[in-house]
Amino acid sequence: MKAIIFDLDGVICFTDKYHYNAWKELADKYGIYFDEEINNRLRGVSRMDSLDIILEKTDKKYSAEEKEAMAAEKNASYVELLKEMSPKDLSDEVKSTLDELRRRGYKLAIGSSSKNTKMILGQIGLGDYFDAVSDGTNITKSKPDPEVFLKAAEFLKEDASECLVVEDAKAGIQAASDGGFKSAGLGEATEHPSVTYKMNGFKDLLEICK
Ligand code: B16
Ligand code: MG
Repeated sequence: MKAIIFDLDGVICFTDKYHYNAWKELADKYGIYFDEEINNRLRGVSRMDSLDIILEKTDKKYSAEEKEAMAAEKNASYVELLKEMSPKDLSDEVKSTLDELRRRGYKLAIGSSSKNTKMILGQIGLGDYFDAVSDGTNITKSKPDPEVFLKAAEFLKEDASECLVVEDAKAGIQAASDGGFKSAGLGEATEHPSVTYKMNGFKDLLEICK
């Protein structure tokens, strides 16, 4: 392996609670039921696809314009919450593992569905850290489609077969597998039948990527 492509939310840092609070505020405003279990289904899923999952709980039909407005409303609340993030939201384990992988000569990239990737990386002090960033702003199809990881490999000028994808979402492991990447899973991603390596924690990468 020559390069490692990291998912952002749930791998490098944790924005679940901010997504939850912002979606909950929107759902409450429109009288739609929303809970943690539904929030868990939104992991790795794009903003508009997330809204469609939330709208499964209502019979009311919303037009494309209304949905765009709802997603924008959610994102405005989410971005406000992201301003609370700081380098303290990057764990010592993640930072020291990334530094050691770089020292070992691996190229490091981000492959995230989020259109807020660059803001989040800036907030946690990794604004200029990665060799490439592929995110929700440069793709047309969200995970489980492999596009975000294929773009990251292209930005790195590496073949998919030489890159490892690190993911916390089953949709991300599916994307990695369909794109011809090896994968390392954390949390629920370890349950996906196609996952190459199952990790207990981020520093397990030091054993996988010798
Ligand atoms: P945004 P990842 C994903 O990021 C999140 O897991 C998912 O919950 C979110 O809906 C998606 O980004 C889009 O985020 O609304 O900021 O564009 O896990 O692929 O890093
Ligand atoms: Mg994730």
